[in-house]
Amino acid sequence: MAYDAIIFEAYENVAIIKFNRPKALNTITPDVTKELNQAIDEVKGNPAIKVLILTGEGEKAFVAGADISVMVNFEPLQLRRFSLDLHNVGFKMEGLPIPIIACVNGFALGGGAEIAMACDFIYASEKAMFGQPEICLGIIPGMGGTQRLPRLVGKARAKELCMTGEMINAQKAKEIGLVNKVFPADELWDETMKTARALASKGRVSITAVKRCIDQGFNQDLRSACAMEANYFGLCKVSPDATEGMNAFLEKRKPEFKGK
Ligand code: CO8
Repeated sequence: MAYDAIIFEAYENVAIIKFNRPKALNTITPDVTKELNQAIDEVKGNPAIKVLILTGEGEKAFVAGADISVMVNFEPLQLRRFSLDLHNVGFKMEGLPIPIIACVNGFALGGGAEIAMACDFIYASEKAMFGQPEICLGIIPGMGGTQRLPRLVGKARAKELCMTGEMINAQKAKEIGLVNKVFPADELWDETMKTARALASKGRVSITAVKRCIDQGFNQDLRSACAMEANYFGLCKVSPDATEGMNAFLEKRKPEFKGK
């Protein structure tokens, strides 16, 4: 499929999805949702891809939320459909067996912050701004902001952000646990790629097992979640990469994971 609203490319085993409507601050329309969904499917269908990065084109925005000029004309059921479609993309992202890094180069507002939160973790530029400003429009977050945000930063902070619509800078977002690392704007991309390459060099089975254990275990009681971890722990040994990783340690050499 040809892409227009996003740029989809791959450098060796790292795929990149870039929101590509910089004049409109990379805001989300149903077309963007469709293309994003398609690109995620392409990633899913290509076992050579080991890491995915989401970022925004231009200097100003990652994604400044849903396109308000489109949403204003939607009937309630259309708005619900828009929300459900984007939710499905978020769940598809969580279902990918590989790590997804949000490389937040500017505004990540509303649906933009929510897309970043559906990634596995967030790296941000010092210039990035985060917020759930929907309340200022008379609506609420529509792609998991009321759900993923409290899971990341706690209920009270999430309520404060969603109820005030206040924007916070990258440093503050890091302090509250929304962002993992903050870099100067001109270093963000290289640092993100450095981590992506490091992740790509790890065993695929164990990377997927970590993602599944943390995502699936987060909402379970501790005992059930630990039982699940034990299952994944044992399952890792089915993979030749586990034997290679342990043998490499014992032989004092670097492991050569085959992704099997
Ligand atoms: N929708 C439509 N157009 C936008 C949006 C937006 N969300 N954000 C910016 N733009 C447009 C501006 O209208 C402007 O267009 P033009 O050049 O034609 O006048 C252009 O982008 C540049 O923006 P500004 O001139 O406003 O730039 P500033 O640097 O002055 O301000 C801000 C940047 C602070 C980002 C400001 O544009 C702003 O506050 N934007 C609105 C942000 C917002 O409210 N986002 C939340 C939208 S609602 C939402 O995301 C619900 C999520 C639902 C997800 C589930 C369904 C998909």
